[in-house]
Amino acid sequence: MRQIDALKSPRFTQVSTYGRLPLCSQGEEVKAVFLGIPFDDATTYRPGARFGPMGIRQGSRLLRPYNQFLDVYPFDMLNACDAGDVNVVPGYIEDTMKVIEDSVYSVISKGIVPFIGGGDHSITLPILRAMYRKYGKVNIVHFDSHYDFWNLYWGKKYTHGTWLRRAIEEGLINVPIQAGIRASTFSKDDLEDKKKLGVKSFTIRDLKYNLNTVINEINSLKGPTYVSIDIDVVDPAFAPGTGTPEVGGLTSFEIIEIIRKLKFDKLIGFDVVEVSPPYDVSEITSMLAANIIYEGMSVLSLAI
Ligand SMILES: [Mn+2]
Repeated sequence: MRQIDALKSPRFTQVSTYGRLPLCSQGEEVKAVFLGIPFDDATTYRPGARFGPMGIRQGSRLLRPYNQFLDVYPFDMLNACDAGDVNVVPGYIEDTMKVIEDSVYSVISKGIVPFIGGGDHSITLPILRAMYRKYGKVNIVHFDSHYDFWNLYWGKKYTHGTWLRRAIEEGLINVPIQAGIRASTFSKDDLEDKKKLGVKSFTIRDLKYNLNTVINEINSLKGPTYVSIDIDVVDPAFAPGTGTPEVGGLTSFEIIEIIRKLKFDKLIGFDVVEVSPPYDVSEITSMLAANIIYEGMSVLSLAI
């Protein structure tokens, strides 16, 4: 019986004080890992995303082996494990970015797809540098309430609101697609910037009223694609535990359904960032982030 098989799964019976996944051990053939990046020194408002990885692990403990909506056993099909946290350097953004790039590269150089729990959104820039080292230019599918392509904050290049512009400037990106945008902006010029930078940018209205258009755009991407999800694309009613919440967002059901509809030519990595457990209520944000990663692993399972 299926149910008994599932309960025998080492990825369900393994007793852990950590998260749902067992810790990775040497010599195991894995197709995907969870990797934490506990860094939040590049936030501009509420801190706390450095505790995101442990929050997501805590939020993962109720996940069960079988995803009935996609008909997959993601953890077992990917032989997924928890690769622990990147050894970041608190207070030093550029040193940390180098450590992140090398750590992520060491994972992807083995052909493993990392599912990363942030950390603030600045971590995605060094992740993309690592992806470029292995794959050359990659597509990015970016869900967020913010553009994240601003130039400088307080005169500084590296913050959680500037990583996308840096990635484009550095030539790491093939096609940038973003969706869920709704925050008030600094100026009308931001709308011009997205044209200049070549970002295919969809607002929250596009997601709410023309979802299929956005999904078709994403699903027609060719070549290696990286997915980055700022948990603040979800409404603060469903995801209060985050650094820069914006009202009027997706429900938890909507983000989960969107992930389930995605199909990738080649999915190379996936992050959920800006989960800040100190601002969370009853673990709802951490549990949502864990479920988003579960759905992402399920989508990858369908492709193997
Ligand atoms: Mn954001």
